Amino acid sequence: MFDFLKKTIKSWVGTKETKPTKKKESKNTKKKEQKTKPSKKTQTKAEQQTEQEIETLLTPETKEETYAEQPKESFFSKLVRKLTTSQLSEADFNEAFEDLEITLLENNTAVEAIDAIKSSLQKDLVGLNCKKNEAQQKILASLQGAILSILQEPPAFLKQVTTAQPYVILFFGINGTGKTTSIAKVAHYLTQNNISVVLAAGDTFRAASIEQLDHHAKALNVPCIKGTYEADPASIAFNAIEYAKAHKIQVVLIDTAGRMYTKTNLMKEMEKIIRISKPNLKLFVGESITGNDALEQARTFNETAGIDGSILTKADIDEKAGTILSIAHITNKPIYFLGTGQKYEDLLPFTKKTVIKNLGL
Ligand SMILES: Nc1nc2c(ncn2[C@@H]2O[C@H](COP(=O)(O)OP(=O)(O)OP(=O)(O)O)[C@@H](O)[C@H]2O)c(=O)[nH]1
Ligand SMILES: [Mg+2]
Repeated sequence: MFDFLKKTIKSWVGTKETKPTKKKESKNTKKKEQKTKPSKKTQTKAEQQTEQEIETLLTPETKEETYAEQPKESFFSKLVRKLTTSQLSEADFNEAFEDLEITLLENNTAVEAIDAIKSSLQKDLVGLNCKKNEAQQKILASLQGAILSILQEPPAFLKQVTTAQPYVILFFGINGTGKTTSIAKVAHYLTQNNISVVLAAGDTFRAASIEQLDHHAKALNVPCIKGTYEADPASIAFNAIEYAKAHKIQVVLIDTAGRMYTKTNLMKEMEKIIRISKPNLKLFVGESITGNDALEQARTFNETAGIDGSILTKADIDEKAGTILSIAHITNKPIYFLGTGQKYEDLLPFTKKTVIKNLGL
């Protein structure tokens, strides 16, 4: 998680001051160049003349700079240099930020989330002038603060689910994001912590969806309330809640069919499930790998159904954590868990502390 930022920070801090270095030519590369350079004999007169003109245009200094591999000065070292030479102006900051902006964009971070990080850093750093060591600390602390300010700390989940009985959690999202698997993982996590659960097979639409949830229920040794295919998912949710009340089960986990947020009728069905089951927690399940698409999903589900929090799955497939930042920023709701694989244990409770640890800040 956040490996891209961790790597970036590592490379920043490890980067030496960035005067263009003179390329050291090894004997081998010199030899290679000599081999590939056409011999004067095989060159035409015109070619020899052009080469001479170029040679005279290049002073010894410019020759070295042109051929040297110039290391790109990072956001971090640019800022350190500017902070330590004079007060950091807004223009200097903007220029330095471009580098971080590209890193964030390349890692699926939405423009809105980048803007939030930028304004947070800007507030802390513009106008500052300090010593080198202090500057390094200040930039890292400011970056840490910027990231943390985007993320919401989720409530302690195991405590939260005891605030009502039964505590009803509804899972929704588009097709194939990992809703059913996440329900099984959450059921496993809760039962491991001595909290009883019942599953509701509210996806009555996709072929084999009921058997899929039932299979998990059997493996985890928890009850599963089912209906028939095409049955009203709201009534299955209702039955599961009644079952929980009758059997003193603490948490009801309701599965729903994957639905495209653009399909009005399916979103209407979702509203009905919510109206009937009155969930205590509505969790949006999105893939952490889908970037901007996941954002659109989160935005629309939030507008239609209201999101209390998210589970971001498949974090094991991609290190790009931009989606995490973006969804947290757009929904302004906590991320509860990250799905990190296909096993029941592959569920990582998400906290700000884990982010800091992963960032190595
Ligand atoms: N690598 C990885 N795979 C996952 C994760 N979560 C779910 N999957 C896989 O994603 C696929 C889809 O998972 P489901 O749980 O069936 O997804 P769904 O959202 O319920 O799908 P529909 O009911 O068809 O909308 C399965 O192959 C899961 O094993 C995860 O965190 N990491
Ligand atoms: Mg499913």
